[in-house]
Order: sequence, then C-alpha cells, then structure tokens
Amino acid sequence: MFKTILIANRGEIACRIAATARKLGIKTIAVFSDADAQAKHVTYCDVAVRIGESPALQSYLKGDAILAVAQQYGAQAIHPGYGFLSENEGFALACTQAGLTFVGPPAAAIAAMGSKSAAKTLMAQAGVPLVPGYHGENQEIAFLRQQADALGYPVLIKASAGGGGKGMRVVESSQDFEAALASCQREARASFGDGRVLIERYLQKPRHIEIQVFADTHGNCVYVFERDCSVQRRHQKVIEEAPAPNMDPKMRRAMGEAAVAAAKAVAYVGAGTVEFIVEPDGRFYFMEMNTRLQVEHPVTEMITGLDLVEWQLRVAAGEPLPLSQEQLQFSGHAIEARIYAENTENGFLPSVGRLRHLQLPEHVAFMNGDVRVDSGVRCGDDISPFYDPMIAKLVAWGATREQALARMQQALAETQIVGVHTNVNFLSRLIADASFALADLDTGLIERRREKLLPPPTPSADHVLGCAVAAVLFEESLERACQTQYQQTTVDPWSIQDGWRLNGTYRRRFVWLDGQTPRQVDLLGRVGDQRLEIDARSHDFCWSGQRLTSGAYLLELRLGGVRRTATVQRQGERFDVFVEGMHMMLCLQDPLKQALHKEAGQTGGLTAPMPGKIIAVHVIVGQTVRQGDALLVMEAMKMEHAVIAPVDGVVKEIFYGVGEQVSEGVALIGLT
Ligand code: MV4
Repeated sequence: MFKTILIANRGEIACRIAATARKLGIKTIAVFSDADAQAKHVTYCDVAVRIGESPALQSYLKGDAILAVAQQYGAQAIHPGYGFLSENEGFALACTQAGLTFVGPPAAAIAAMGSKSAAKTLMAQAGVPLVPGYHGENQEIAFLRQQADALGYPVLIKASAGGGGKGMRVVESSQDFEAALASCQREARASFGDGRVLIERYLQKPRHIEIQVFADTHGNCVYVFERDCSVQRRHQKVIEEAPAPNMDPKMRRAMGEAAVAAAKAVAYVGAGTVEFIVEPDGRFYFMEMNTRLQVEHPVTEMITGLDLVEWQLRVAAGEPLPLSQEQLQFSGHAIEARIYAENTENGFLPSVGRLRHLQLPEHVAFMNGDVRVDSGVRCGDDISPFYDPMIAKLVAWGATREQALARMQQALAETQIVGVHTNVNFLSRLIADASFALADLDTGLIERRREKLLPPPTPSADHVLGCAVAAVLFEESLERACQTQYQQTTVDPWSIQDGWRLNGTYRRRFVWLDGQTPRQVDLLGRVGDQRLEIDARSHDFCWSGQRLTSGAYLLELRLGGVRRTATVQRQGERFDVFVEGMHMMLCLQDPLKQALHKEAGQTGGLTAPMPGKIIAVHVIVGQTVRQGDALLVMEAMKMEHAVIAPVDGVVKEIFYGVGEQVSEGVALIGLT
C-alpha cells in the first residue's frame, strides 16, 4: 500500500479521501489555492502546499504544478477526487509517465468513454443496450430525417459532442424535423465546434439510474448495485438514493451485468459509474460512463458498509478487489441531499458569502451512524465564486426508504446556515413532497412539482415574529447584565428596564420587514407577564435565552401556550430565525433610518449578483422595460443567469457589453 498520497482536490471530497487515508495509515499531501489557504481540507492533511491563485485554472487544474508537488514531497499516488483533473486523460497519462500512480482508470479508458458517440459505438459492440436511434457518421439531412421517421416521433436530436443536456432538441413530428436539425447543428457548432448530431427515440418520463462498478488489475470486475439520481434540476443532481425504488433483483442483475460489460469493453480499472436512462416499463439504455468516483458515492457506502475510497486505493496499489460479486450485499436504504449555497427564490443563482453561522446535524449525538455529513467547510469560511457552491452532503440511512426519509427530514431540520442563501428549505419541501415520498421518480419531478416546491413567500407565522422579538429582548437583557456588572453597586431605579410602569401597561412596538411586508408586533405588559399583539391576535408570551458560541441565540419560547425552541442569529437589522425545521428571515425596521432612506432616493441600479461574464444584453439605452423582464444574461460557474428588472423603468445606461468580465456587485445597468 502507498505510504503517501497527494489529494488533487479541495472541499468535502478532499476531506473524505483524507479520512480514508488516515484510517489506512497513509500520509496525505493537500494542495490549495489562495482562496483555500485556511480551508478545512488543508488542515485535515499532513502537509499542504500552495499551488496557485484562486481560479481553478491557476490552481486545481494545473496538472504540472500538482505533479511537481507530488514528486517533491514524496507521494507515490495522486487521488484526483471528482471534477477538476479527475477525467483528464492527459493528466492520468502524465502521472503514469512521471512514475506516479493515478488513482483512477487508465488514460485509454478515460479517452474511450470521454467521446460520447464513440463510446456508444463501443457499447453497441459490447452488447450494452442503447436507446434506439442512429449515431453514425452519415449527416445528410434526408438520411437523418429518414432515420427519424423510421424511429417514430417524438425523437431527440443530440449534439454528438454534447453532454449535460446542452445541444438537445425534441422533435414532435416529421414536419418539424428539418428546422430542429438545423438549429441543433448550429448550436452544436457554436458550443462544441462540431456540428454532428445523433438521433434517438425520445423517452418521455425517464429515470436516471446508475451502476457503481469496480474493476481491478487482475481481471475482476463487479457491480456494487445502483443509485437512483432522477431528482435533478437542469442536469444538476439534487437527491440521490440507493437502492433505486421499485428495482427488482432481476433488473438489478441485468443492469449490473450490462454495466460490467461496459467497463470490460474499455479495459476499465478502479471505480466507475455507468449511467442508464430507464423507461417506466423497466427497459434501460446506456447513456454514458463516468470514469471517476462520484459525488453521490456515500449512498452506496451506507447500504453496503464499504469504503469505496479504500477500494480505490487498494486497486490502485495492485491489490485484488476485496469482495467478489457473490459476496457483495446491501441492506436498508440511503438518501443523499446536496446542500448548495444558492438562491432558490432567484433562479437558483449561486450565492457567495461568509458562513456566519453553520450548524450541521453531525453535532447531534443520537443520530450518529444513521446520518452522515460530508462537508468541506466550517463556520467562518467563505463560499467563494471560484468553485462549486456545495456546502455539504447529508446522507441518511434507514432500514426502509420511509425511515431514511424521516431521518433526512430531521437532519435538514437541524441544519442551520446563515451568511449565504441555501436550498435547505427547498430540500425539506422536496423530501416531504408526496410524489417524492411515493417514489414516483423521474427526471421531470422537480419541474412538475414546482408550485409546491417553490411556493410564493407567505407571511411569517406569529411564533416566528415572537422568536425575533424574544431575540431583541434577550439581547437587551445581556446588555443590561453587562452594565450592571461594570458600573453598579447601588440600584438606580431609573435604569431598570424591565418594562414596569406606575399604574400603566407598557407597550412597545416592533416593526419587522417580512419579505416585502412590514409587520407590526406590539409587546405588552412586563417581565413575567407579557403578551404579544400581532394583527389583532393576542398571545401570552414568555421566553428565556442562552448565547451559543457562534454568537447566535438559543431561545425557549412560549407563545399562546405552545412551547418551541428556536435559534436566532442577528446581524444588524437582519434576524435569521430557525424554528420547527424552517429558516425564516426578518428585518427589524428602524423608523428613523427608513425616513433617511426615502429622502436619499433609491436609484434603480442593477448590480452583478456574482462575478462572471456578460454573454447577452437584451436591451438598449432608452428602452422601456417592465418589472421581471430579462435585461442581460451572465455566465458564472458554468451556468447562465438572467439579470431581471426589479421594477418598471427606462434603461438609462448599460455599463458593460457582451464578453466582458464583471466582478460581483458592480452596476450593470442604470434604470430610471
Ligand atoms: C435523453 C432523454 C430522453 N430521451 N435521451 C440529458 C443529459 C444527457 N446526458 C442525456 N439526457 C437525456 N437524454 C433520450 N433518448 C432525456 C434526457 C434527460 C435527462 C437524462 C438523465 C438525467 C436527467 C435528465 C434531464 C433531462 C433530460
């Protein structure tokens, strides 16, 4: 086995690999960029070496620099994790040529699977089922149309060089074929510099089921069961689970054997994933093979009890697979939810910022073992614009799918993140969604359930407002305690601020901005006998608090006879309230500040939500726009984001043009 490995990655997967290395007594070398100088993976490894500036191209993608570090610090192997250099055949080859072991498949296997249409030809030869269609070299319009007519509509035209959903067109009838073909070829040429397409029968309600395979250098190859990753949003996986719901042993075996045939056809070694697209009747077809360990590998680990990174290292070191196909078993059900820093209310835009408060369910002792948390960040870290904005993966195991779901729900309820927008509320709704609970899974689930999963904001419940009021009162009590400690030996009756009034009821008004709506909350009475009045509803109110190390307040609240525990994190006017498993935000309105703001006059400046490149401008100076109109499109982190008019107005100025790089927060368009 290796003595030292270099981990050519960052974040949770770098930490994950380091954990297995430590278990096996292997020393680890981390590499890091400027943005990651203080990152968790850096402190997790034995040695950490800076490789460059924050952008991935200048750090985690610098294969030569990483190889040099590996040689200088005596690593025998390099684990690439996922993303970055993990599927780069040139890097795999360079490692081997430098006398280092690349923990992954041979460069030739990466290359064979990297070309999507060539891979399909190989798979057809190996007897792996493909979606009925044509993926040959003949690109004549009449010929392709004849192929489509023969398949029967709807058909799907895909860019041969494409992947990840780019360059696809659904065609409903023969009349529409030519126009769709022309448009698909144009996009394929523009995006991939290759206009070739393939034609397939279009599957209407597909599931994405993938098979984990493992091969060693002794000719053994096994399938380690399946994962269902159907719950996706714009080709980004959101929830993954194992085993796939409603998979019977016969189908599992058929898919497993097809996946092994796929791996053998390219002389595969190590961990790989064969993706299939599955029809409601159970027919399955090869889509592509990922020649790396996947983000969602923990669900396989949770149902099998295996450590897949350990298997990778053993195979890379030349050992045979630890178990044969007959010895492999699984039990129960595991579900993974990916927590992202993104704004679900604004087109799922990635959200950057500092994690001012971070509580992940790993701190909840009674759940240990059944809930796993993989995360590469700690409280105080930044979610930067440079890398994938994933904050953590929650993985819940249960004896049944229902139990795994219930535990996931609990784990999400115990997750508290302040500082960036997150998808935690969205995930909670998704896990609780009726069609998800019934395992009515296909790739259209999120879109179909959109209304339920992304409801318009509703007014906060009274107890949420109560939590925020309690946070203010608790904070004031802390300040008083502080003052008393420092200055007072005798009690000055004029400084007591407990709300006592001679012959009168104390009334104090709070105004909270709840989304767009100001909410009045009146506090009546005095300590020990208080009431809250909200929109003519009156509740008795009682609270106690304690301060957490993160600076957040842990509050016990009783409102109208119902007792609840809440966490509130305050920064300035902003109060983040976590109660009953949901995260809400309220802003304390300061009447004085409000007036000042109005006077200063709000100009309609539109700023870049994140650093990125302008790829389209839809308006011209002088144009009248309506609230909600898309004004321009930015590209950041491989995704496109429309910048939307927040109000009706006229475009006064456009500060950037197509192709320009902009930093976060800069003004893009002036509206009046
Ligand atoms: C399909 C399909 C339906 N019919 N092929 C999308 C990404 C690319 N790798 C393959 N994709 C699809 N191919 C046929 N013949 C539907 C999809 C598809 C999809 C596949 C897997 C997971 C999520 C998806 C989301 C939308 C579309």
